[in-house]
Amino acid sequence: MQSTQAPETTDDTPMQIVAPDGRRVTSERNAPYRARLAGLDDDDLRGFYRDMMLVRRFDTEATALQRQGELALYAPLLGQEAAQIGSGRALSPQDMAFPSYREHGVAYTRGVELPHLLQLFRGVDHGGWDSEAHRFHLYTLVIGSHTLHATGYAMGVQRDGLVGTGDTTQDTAVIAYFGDGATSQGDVSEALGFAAVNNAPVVLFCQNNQWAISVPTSKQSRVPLYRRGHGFGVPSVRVDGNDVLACYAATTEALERARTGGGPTFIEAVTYRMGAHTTSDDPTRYRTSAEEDYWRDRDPIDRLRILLRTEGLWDDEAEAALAVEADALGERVRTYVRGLGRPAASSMFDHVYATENSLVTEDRTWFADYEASFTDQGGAR
Ligand SMILES: Cc1ncc(C[n+]2csc(CCOP(=O)(O)OP(=O)(O)O)c2C)c(N)n1
Repeated sequence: MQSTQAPETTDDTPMQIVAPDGRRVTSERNAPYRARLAGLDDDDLRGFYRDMMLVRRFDTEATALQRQGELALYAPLLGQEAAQIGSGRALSPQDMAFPSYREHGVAYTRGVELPHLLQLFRGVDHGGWDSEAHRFHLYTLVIGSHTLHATGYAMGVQRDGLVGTGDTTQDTAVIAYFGDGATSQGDVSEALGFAAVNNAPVVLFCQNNQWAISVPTSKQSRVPLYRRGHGFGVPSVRVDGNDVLACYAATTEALERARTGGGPTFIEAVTYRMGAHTTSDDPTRYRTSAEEDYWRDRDPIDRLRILLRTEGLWDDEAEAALAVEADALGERVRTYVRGLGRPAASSMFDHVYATENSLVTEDRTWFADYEASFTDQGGAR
């Protein structure tokens, strides 16, 4: 087992393993992280590429479905594929993840069927997956609140004796995903404080995609976000969030420290939201095309494609086969979403509590009477 001591750094340059032009980077800084890649083989590298391409295709389909009126809203992940696939693939089956609302790539790595994610965005379900079975919590729309849920969950895991036992199939880490804007919420600071003093096995994974809707990161913090962790005594690292290998390596290191009793880590993955905040947003109102061009040149998928091709691991035939797979996924997403029925409105009262609750029962009865009042007037709604 490798050292669980975080390579502490105050170097603001994001740790990188693959440069935007597909070259592998060798530096003293990334040496401890490069060692984390030793367990990956060629198939794993091709797998990262396939994962990113498929979730991007899912993203394109979901955005189109919203435009066609099939979804009420959608939060695109375009541009954040490396941060999500790299960190998601670092998780062990027993680890628990707490996402925000655009972690579609992480959901995919947890075995959630991608089309099922859209039940929430179509408004027919609060989630669409079994969070315990996938060890992937339901999406949280309240910014930053789930960093506290994750920290509390991690403290529970610790008290259940599932940390530092030496049994790698048992020892459990927790990860919370949130954005740069979330760091301005008190909840995130509270989560860092609790995680630090309780040595909680939690990784706080911030995808700094540069914008909190229309507010840039420069209006959120006077210091690079990862340095916030230092103030709480939490080992913190800034990684290139468009470099899937850097994200995988940094998250692997942090999760191992958590599972082995070394406590929390704060990771800032520097990335870019290439699309709109949601399908209700118009980013042209607040950012420049020069900025978008800058980041398009740093597309997370392009750099891995170049690396794979340069190293002889990928060719036109493989690309064509993947395109067929992506088309099939697109078709599956469209068919699934269009086939989703309307749940009975009364189902919103189900599962509020694990057991019957008198207040909910009262609400359900009131709602049934209210609905009936319309049909009494002669028309079904
Ligand atoms: C507590 C709270 N305040 C405000 C909002 C409205 N809101 C929704 S998304 C968002 C911006 C979040 O930005 P960031 O944390 O950077 O995440 P990103 O969407 O960029 O991934 C805000 C302010 C909210 N959902 N919850």
